[in-house]
Amino acid sequence: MSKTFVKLVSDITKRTDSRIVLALDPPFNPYSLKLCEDRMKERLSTAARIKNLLAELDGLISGVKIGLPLIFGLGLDLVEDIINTTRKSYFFICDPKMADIGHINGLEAAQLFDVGFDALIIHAAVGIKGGIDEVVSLAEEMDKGVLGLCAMSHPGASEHLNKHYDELLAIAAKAGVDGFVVPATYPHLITSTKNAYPSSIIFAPGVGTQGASFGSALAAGADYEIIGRSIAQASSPSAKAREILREIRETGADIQKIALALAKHHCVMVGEFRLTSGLMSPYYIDLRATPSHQELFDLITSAYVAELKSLGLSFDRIAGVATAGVPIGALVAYKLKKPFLYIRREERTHGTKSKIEGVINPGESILIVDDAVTTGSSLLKAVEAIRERGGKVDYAMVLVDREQGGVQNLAKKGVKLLSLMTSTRLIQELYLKGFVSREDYEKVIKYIKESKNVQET
Ligand code: BMP
Repeated sequence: MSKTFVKLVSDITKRTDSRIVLALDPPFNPYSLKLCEDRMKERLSTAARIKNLLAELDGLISGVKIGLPLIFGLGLDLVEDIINTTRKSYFFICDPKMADIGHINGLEAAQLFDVGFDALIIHAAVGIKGGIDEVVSLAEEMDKGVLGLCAMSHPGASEHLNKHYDELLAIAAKAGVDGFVVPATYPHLITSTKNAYPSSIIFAPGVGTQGASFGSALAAGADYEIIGRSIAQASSPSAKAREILREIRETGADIQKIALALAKHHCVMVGEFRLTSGLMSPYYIDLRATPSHQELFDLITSAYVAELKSLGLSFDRIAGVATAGVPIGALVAYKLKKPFLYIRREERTHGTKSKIEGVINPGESILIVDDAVTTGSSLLKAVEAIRERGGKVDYAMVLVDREQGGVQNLAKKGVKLLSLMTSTRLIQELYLKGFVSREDYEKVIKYIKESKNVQET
């Protein structure tokens, strides 16, 4: 156990209040260039870009994880330079996923620690004796940290590695590591690890690009979420990091409460269901009855209000989409002191023949509210109806994004979809709290992954 590493991590986190560790894996291959000078130029410009990125993210993330692709590309000297330039702001973890005999592990570890890394990651599968032990004792001598890898986030990890999780975890713990790398895509492993070793630090990769939702690993018991491409490849990494932090901090507690209340009131079910779009689904979310449960309804509408306030969006009116979006939108509008209107499913066949009930003045911006989104087709009909009446629509907000193309289909029409949670997050919460069996959880997660990005129907 390295008191120095644990203290460093805690001191930096106190200052940033951020549970994000950036995985720094930029796509970069200087060897694709033939000339040594060109390779060096490429290395220097990549190192400069990374320093700029880390300066931009100061205060938004706590740690940086650097793996072999960047070490191969830059060489250890330039990595050392990056660490030295930015070390006041971050702790640095090296991720060689070490898995050799102890002697070789020790030779690698000595260089990595000398370069300035505060901790490194080693596969627990190599075992303690003549494997992890040499690294742990070197780390103790040099006051550095060691993190044990006992499972991984990709689907193939369940073919072999993750089946041995409990044994590997016991090995890493016995070897005296400071913490564990546990995949966010298998959240039950995070919870059982935290329960078994509450004082160890848990770092969870697999959030964002790999599918687990932001904040879900923290909710399961992790101390940090390791996030790579979602931040590093965003058009504005700092804006994305801020957005993720807001998602983690402000909605985290409410999301857990809402998910539990939805399950208790049977608003989320697992089984075989046909959706409005005609698609089949192994789970169903029905929020039409939520106004019948006063506490749940208050929780849901307050979560919309809190999110809208924290985003600081400006709009003139709120439009609810029939059916479930009408009561939710009406109460959100009332709480925000905004005028409300609603959109019918079908046009009236008599009178005004309008799909819209309520007032829109030309040029006003309208926030659309609904309960859930699948492909986005109902929301798009609402967008069209409002635009036909001269209203502007830039945003739509739902409680649950079923992750089946809604974000993309709305974006094509210039509308940003805001959601309080994804189905992945909802089902993870329910699984962790025992409302959904392991088998159903895996079935639903598989379905969500396979049906992502369904095009507008
Ligand atoms: P991304 O958020 O872009 O998917 O990056 C995840 C990072 O976490 C990568 O650096 C990867 O090597 C690492 N990682 C992982 O994805 N799964 C694991 O099980 C262990 C990891 O270290």
